Amino acid sequence: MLDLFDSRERVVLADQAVLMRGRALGVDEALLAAIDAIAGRAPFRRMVTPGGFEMSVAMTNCGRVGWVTDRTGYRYAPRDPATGEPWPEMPAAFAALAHDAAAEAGFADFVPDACLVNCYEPGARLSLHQDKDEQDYRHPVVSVSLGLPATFQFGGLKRSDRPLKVSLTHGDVVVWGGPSRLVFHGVLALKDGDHPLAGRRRLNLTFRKAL
Ligand code: MD3
Ligand code: FE
Repeated sequence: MLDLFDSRERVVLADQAVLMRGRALGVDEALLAAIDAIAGRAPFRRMVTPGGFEMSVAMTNCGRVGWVTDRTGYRYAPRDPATGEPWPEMPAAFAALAHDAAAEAGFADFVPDACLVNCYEPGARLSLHQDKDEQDYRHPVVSVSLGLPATFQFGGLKRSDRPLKVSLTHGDVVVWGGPSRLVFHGVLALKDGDHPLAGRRRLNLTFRKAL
């Protein structure tokens, strides 16, 4: 069978950080439909940081646990604090994409238990941070970008390391592991636009093994 998506561009961003351009294009519409179904049960909401600021990015989760923040701190929680219900199950197509992309980047047996779904509208941004709320940093993080393009920033292990910029566009998948697992990273304010499948939004899936 001819695989139209097999001529994949891979960009090495840093040591064990691999950008797979267009890696999710074969399943983009299925991913967006699944995100709609998740948001129907666990609505997107702008959470509050421990410092008391409302995030500009709206978030929801699927999987065994979901990432949440409020005035008391950041954590992984088995239930949606907005509804008291467990987070929607991680769709099999999500887990398969994350697992397969991780394997292609050299991380065998990645089985995510958490998928954070980020929704950016024009102007939304994510300031430079590290992902440090997971138990074991030996597991990689896999991210999938859908909808409007964004400028992603990634620096080094110190906040003061000057970040590099890379555009993440619809269908891009990035695997962050090894020494890149703890790099500072963020997303610049989303520029307005109209994506044929996602409208005026950028959606990002972040797969992690939290527990
Ligand atoms: C590098 N999300 O949810 S995805 C996050 O586009 C987050 O919504 C961004 O950072 C977004 O925490 C970036 C790319 C990404 C995700 C996790 C990483 C890069 C990472 C973890 C470690 C190093
Ligand atoms: Fe992050």
